[in-house]
Amino acid sequence: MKIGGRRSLWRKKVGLPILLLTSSLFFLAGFYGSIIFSRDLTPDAVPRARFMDLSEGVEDDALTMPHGETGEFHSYSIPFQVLSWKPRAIYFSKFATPEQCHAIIKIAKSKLAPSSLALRKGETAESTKGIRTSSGTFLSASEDSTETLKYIEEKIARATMIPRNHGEAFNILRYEIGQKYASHYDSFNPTEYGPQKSQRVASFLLYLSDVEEGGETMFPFENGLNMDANYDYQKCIGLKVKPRRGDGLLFYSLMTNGTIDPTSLHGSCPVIKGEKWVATKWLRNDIHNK
Ligand SMILES: O=C(O)CCC(=O)C(=O)O
Repeated sequence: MKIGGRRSLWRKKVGLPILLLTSSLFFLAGFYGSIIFSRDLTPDAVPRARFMDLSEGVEDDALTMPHGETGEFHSYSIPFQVLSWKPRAIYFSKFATPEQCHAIIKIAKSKLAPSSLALRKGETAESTKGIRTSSGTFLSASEDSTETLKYIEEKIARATMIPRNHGEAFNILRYEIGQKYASHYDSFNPTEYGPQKSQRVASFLLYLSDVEEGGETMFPFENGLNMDANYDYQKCIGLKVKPRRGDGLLFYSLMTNGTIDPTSLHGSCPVIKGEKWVATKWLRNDIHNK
């Protein structure tokens, strides 16, 4: 009786804590085990996990509405500043992280070649020499195993409300000292370039580096200024946007009626000090390469 009494007392006093301890240990082992085994340890998965905060810009759920078939569950905030209405130019501070910019440069660096131009009727590579002196490469999101470009493309689609499949591949550009892009239009005037299957509506520039001096994106005809026959297309005047790593610049080349906006003329001023890296995404009014 005495022994049995002590045993049941021991069971009561010690048994419950041991049970709790054992179940906690099982719970912790299961919890951490599932984290370890569900991790994708391929080399490419590591940067993705570090670069992408998929909840970035997601707002309080209280702000959401029931959405349509093709809509999204979350409400996003992507801060922007209107830089100009003529042309419609919008600036996005901190659109990408420094790590994302670095990852894009890393992929592009070994693929650079002298930048080329779309030629108008009668023009040749020789006659247009000196207009665009940067080097660059085209990169599509499928070539980037870190998925940085995919992430940026999705964000651009949200910010512009132009579907992702309307975008051309990224044109990654590097400007060294003295290199520039004289003023030009991104959309193709059919009278100069011939019939077009689709047209570039807008351009999104993601600055991948800061530039110590020079290298601004310029809009010489902003608000109708300098639009006389004497404008020298090499001249760096008008609205100038200084590149800041991670920031984005969106401008529209077409007016809302589909005609080319004359004030969307733009170019890149020569780099005076430092180096400029930028990723250009041209967005079309129809699915690209369908
Ligand atoms: O480099 C820039 O700032 C402008 C680039 C540009 O004009 C273009 O890619 O069409």
